[in-house]
Amino acid sequence: MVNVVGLGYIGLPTALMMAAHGVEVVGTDYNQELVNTLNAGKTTFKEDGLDELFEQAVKAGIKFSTKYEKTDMYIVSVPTPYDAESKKIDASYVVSAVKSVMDVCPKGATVVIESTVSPGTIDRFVRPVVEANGFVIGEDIHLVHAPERIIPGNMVFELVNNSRTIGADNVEIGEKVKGVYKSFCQGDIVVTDIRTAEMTKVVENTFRDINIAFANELAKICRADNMDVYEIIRIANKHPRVNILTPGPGVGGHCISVDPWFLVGDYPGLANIIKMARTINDGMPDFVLERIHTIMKEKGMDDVSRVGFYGLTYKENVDDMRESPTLQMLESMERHLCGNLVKVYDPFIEKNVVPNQYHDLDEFLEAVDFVVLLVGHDEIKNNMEKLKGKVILDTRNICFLEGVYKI
Ligand code: SAJ
Repeated sequence: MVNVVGLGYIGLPTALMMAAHGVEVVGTDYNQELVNTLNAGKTTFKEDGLDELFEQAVKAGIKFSTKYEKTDMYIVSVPTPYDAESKKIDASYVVSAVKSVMDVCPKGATVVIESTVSPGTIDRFVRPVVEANGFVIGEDIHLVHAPERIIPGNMVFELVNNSRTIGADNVEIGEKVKGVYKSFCQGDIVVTDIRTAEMTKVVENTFRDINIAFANELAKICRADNMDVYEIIRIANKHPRVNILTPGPGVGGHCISVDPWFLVGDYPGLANIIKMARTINDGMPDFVLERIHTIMKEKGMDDVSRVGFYGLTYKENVDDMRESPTLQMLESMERHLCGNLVKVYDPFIEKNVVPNQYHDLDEFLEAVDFVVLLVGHDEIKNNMEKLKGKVILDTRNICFLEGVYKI
């Protein structure tokens, strides 16, 4: 039996996938409300194919609980934020989950950390917890790091098809855990040591952050001298060794906007390009605010309450708002005492989370003259003609109506 600890964006699909593929699974989360929702037969976030997978897993007998199980394999997938000041990893959720596992686990159990952690985290924070419980690592308890790679928006597909990394202290344990993931994963599974697995995961997200920062910097350069960044990227990408990503209003989500900071925090003075990329991407929401200001001046508009932000999530077709550029823009505006004025709408966010939030596209559009497209949800892509007659700032390059402004 596998006890998956932490039933969030990664733990839940992983637990469901394993259960649907014949593994006996208990999912544990300390959030009673979340467990109640799952036990009531409902998923806790939207994701393509997740509800179908949930049904299969429930049929296969998956259980959800706030209690930890006594079993021989644990998969820990809890959040790993960074400390705002030091930029180093905040491993407290991992530590607390492993402590709870130690309270119930039998000798011989394998503890797999799936949460993204900075290189050395397992040595520094996890091993001491295991040893403090009187266990000998490698004999009584086996430690493994198996970071995930799935992308929100295509998680179910990627869980099956992505290759993955398993870091273990010895190859036999690595191979044993690989066998469990092989129950559903059709990708290549590479077995390596723990520190290599830790570093590889952080490097992957850092690579993407740096490449997005490059695209964002190009957008700023092109804006300063009135060049079309999208056309330049389109043409440059025809070169066989060039693949520039897409500029946007910033980098949100709980992965790419977080993980590179671990390297900045742990290797100050060495992680320079990484730090700069983070700074550029974190500066994009303010850059968009400046664009809005310039366009309003150009159009002779001065009523911020007639400005509407389309999109609250951190990217298209997901319901995840963590670190979203829109929220960062609203916070920034609030510091300048005008955060409460703009209208906001996102078809994926049903609850009221910000002031002046709309829940109907038509009503939202009626209330504004200036629409800032911040997320490229399919909904708006399929309803572009509704924006006709509005002033439009398109930060995602999805709107091709006449007169549209780009970042
Ligand atoms: N973005 C751009 N321009 C681009 C691509 C993305 O501005 O060209 C923005 C997005 O709008 C979003 C942010 O960057 O705000 C991040 O989005 P994303 O789709 O690139 O990635 P995430 O954060 O949803 O998922 C990433 C993935 N990592 C990589 O692609 C290297 C995923 O595979 C990881 O599993 C996930 O992080 C994670 O959990 O670590």
